[in-house]
Formats: sequence, C-alpha cells, structure tokens
Amino acid sequence: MSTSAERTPLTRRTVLTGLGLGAAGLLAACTNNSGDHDMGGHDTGRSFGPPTPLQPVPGQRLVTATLNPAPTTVDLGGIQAPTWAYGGAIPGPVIRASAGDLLQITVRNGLPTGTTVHWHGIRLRNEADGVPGLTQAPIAPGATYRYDFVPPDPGTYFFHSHVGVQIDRGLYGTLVIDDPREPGGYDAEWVVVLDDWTDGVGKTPDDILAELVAGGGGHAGHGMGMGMGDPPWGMGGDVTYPDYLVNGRVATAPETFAAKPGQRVRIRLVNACADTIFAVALGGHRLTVTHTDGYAVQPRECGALYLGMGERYDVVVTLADGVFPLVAAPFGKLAIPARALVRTGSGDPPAANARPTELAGEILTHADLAPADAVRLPSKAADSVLPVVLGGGMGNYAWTINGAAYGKNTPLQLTAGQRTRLRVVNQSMMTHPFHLHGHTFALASTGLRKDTVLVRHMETLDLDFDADNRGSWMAHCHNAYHGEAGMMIELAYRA
Ligand SMILES: [Cu+2]
Repeated sequence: MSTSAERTPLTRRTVLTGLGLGAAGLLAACTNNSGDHDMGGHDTGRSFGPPTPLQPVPGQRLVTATLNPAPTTVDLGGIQAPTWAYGGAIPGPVIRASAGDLLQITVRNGLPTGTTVHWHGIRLRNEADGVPGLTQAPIAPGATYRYDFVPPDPGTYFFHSHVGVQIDRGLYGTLVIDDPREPGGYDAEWVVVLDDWTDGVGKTPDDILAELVAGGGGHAGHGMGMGMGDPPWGMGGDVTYPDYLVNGRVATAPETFAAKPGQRVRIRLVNACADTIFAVALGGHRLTVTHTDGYAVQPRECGALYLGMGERYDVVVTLADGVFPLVAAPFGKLAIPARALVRTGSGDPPAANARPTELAGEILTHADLAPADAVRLPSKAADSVLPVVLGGGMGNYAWTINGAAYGKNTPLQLTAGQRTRLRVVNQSMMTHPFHLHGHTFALASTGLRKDTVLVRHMETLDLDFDADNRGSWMAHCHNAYHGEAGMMIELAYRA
C-alpha cells in the first residue's frame, strides 16, 4: 500500500469507480467485472491510514457514541421496510454535544458493503469528513472506525453515509451542537427529520440510480418533469417515491408531539432526502425562523418555508389549543404530504391528506433571510473567484460541475488564508442544493450563513468563505442521484 500523498493521475478506472457504489455496481453488471464496487467505490488511487485519535485537552468534555449501520427492517407505520439503518431505526439516533467538545464516534459496519459517515455542515478536521476516496477508505464490512473531531459551531446538523446513494436508505441521524451561552427561551425542543422513502417498499436506491444512468431519467419511469415550471424551484426531482416520512413515519400513522397550549417550542427541521424539496408548515400557526444550517438569522416570521436536501432550519412556534398537522409537502411531486401531529388539547386529527392553508400562501426561502449580526462573515473583498458551473440534464442523466463529471473535472484550487468566492452558476433546468464540506459560506447577496443552499435553474449565487481548513474537500449537489452521477468537485489546498 502506497503511503504517498501525491495525487495519482486519473484513469478511466478511477473515474468510473469515483462514481461510487451505484454506478460502479452498474458498471460491474455491464462488464461482469465485479471490481471493487462491494467496497463502495473507494479506489481513487489514494491510500489512507487508520484515523488519528484525538484526546481531550484539560477542561474539554468528551462525548462518545457508537453507530451500528446494519441491515434491518423498519416500521414506517404499518409498512415494514427492509433497509439499512443506524441502530435499527429511522431516523438514526440524535447525537448531542456542545460546541468545543471532543466527539469520539465509533462506527461498527454491519453492512454487506463499505460505508462512511459524513458530519454534514460541521467545520471539522479533514480526516473525519467521511468522504470515501478523498478523506478515508470506506469502512469495510465488519470493520470499526472512529471519527474524532471537535465541532466549533453550535447548531442543527445531521450525519449520513457518503458512499454511493446509501443516504437514500435509512443511513442518517441528527447531530445537535448546543451553544452553552444560548439563553434558549423555549419550553420544549423537537427534532423533525424529513425523508423520501423507497427502500424495501419500492426499488432500491442502487437500482434507481442504475436505471437513471442507463436509460436517462425521462425513460426510467421515475416521474421526471412532474411540477415542471412551478415557481420557485422548477422541476420537482427525478424520483417518485412510494412514501414521504416525518421522523420515519408515513402520514397515516404519524408521530404525535404532545405539549401544552401557549408553550414555545423550538423545532429543528432536517431534510435528509435524496431527491425531494419540501414545503413545511404547522397548520394554524406562524413559524419564527431563528437559524438555518446552524447559524442564527434575524428572526423572521412565516407561514411556511422551503427545505432543500441537506438544509436545516430552526423555527420557534407558540402553540395554540387543539390538534394540528406539521406537514411537509414534497415540492413538484404528486403525493400525500408527510406529516407529524402536534397535540395540545382535545380533538380529532385532520385527515391524513389535509393541506394547511399556510401552504397556499407565501413560502419562505433563504432569500427572505438575513444573518444575525453575530454570525456575519467579516467584510472583506474576495481574493479569488472560482467558477462552479452546474450542468447536465435528464436526457442522458449526466450531471456535471465545470463541464465534466466528478473525477474528470479539475479540482478547485484554494489558497490558505484567502477569502474565496465560489460563483455557482446553475446552467441546468433543475434546482440543485449545493453543499460545501469543511467550511461554511456567506451568501454575497445577503450575508446569510449556510453550508447548503438551493440554487434555482439558471441562477447564479456567489458564496464567500475563508479558506482556513486545509485538506481535500468535496463540494457537490445534495441530490444524491445528481451527486453520484457526477455533480461533485474536489476542493484542494495549494501546498
Ligand atoms: Cu442536483
């Protein structure tokens, strides 16, 4: 095994395996060359040693947890779904720590294939970022790997597999980083995780990806184009799912949150979907948005908000008296919305397919928000501007950044210490949730701090960040199918 840190020249093999488990599996099916796809497409020509452990420094709190990704059968609410999950349930566990704590998270891989865990939104040390072929080799079946890192920023985050389209199984959970100095000001806190679901009840995510890549999305029968032209996001995803879930439950068997009228509740909303943007509302209530992607915003009231794949929003709501649906309506897809129920009094729940009137009004997007002053990126001119052109379409299911798929496109070069601007230009006809690893950015337009942002079709967004975290990082579309089909790029620091 080579210990060289040098880049290995890209070969056709590297490019193909760089597509990950699903596409590599497809390749194997076509060529009868099983290659290394069982390990999650890790053969990018780089080699990785074991993770470097960290020990707590004096005064630092140590938080440990264990994740057990394994095959299991989950109950979606009367629907049994064989799938892969952390600890036998979806969503996976909530891992909770405070900013500055040392986390040591042990992953015991009970899956029949390689896996990794990515700590989405956390500005962490590169080797703990969980990207196969870029920051580590996949964790082999039966093997154990420990992620040691210190989250610097409080907020609502989540974690998920970064191998292939494993995120579209049940391999996700929530990571809450508390701010010891935050006053709080609410009576209860709920974590609400949204998901689009097929595994075990419809096709597997790997089969869907293989069909999309082989046939072009328009011929794969996955509902391409539904909702085309709807504002503000254009087409509503590539995949039609049998079910949409709130905290792992279908709308006909929802989770019920109990509270008292007049209580103030903080709701941490996480979109763990592979392919679905949701509009979220709590019937009969106004929501006050307080954070997005962990960062405080200037509080903004709304009736409903959009939540893209990989995005998180925190809202505070003062509860009325009765039974109310907390609804997540898939954007641009014909489906029964996902929901939970909020019960503060007597009464019957609304019908499973009821749509709160709030969803018919204005729906908030990131463009309606401004950052809290305390989290603004210090004002500074960009030292470098790097183009990130999102391209491709459903026709041949080729999704690209800067004109080529991941592995064929040229890594973006960062210079340590520079204020860097990513000029994200969406030249495709779909909205893409653009996600940056290892750093968080400020939208140049508003200063809003985020790590994942919805970029509308034909829109340009300038995203500013300080290149202050050395390593090899990924930036990609958080539509799992787009990412695996090539809409990813590496960010590399100059020596
Ligand atoms: Cu995309």
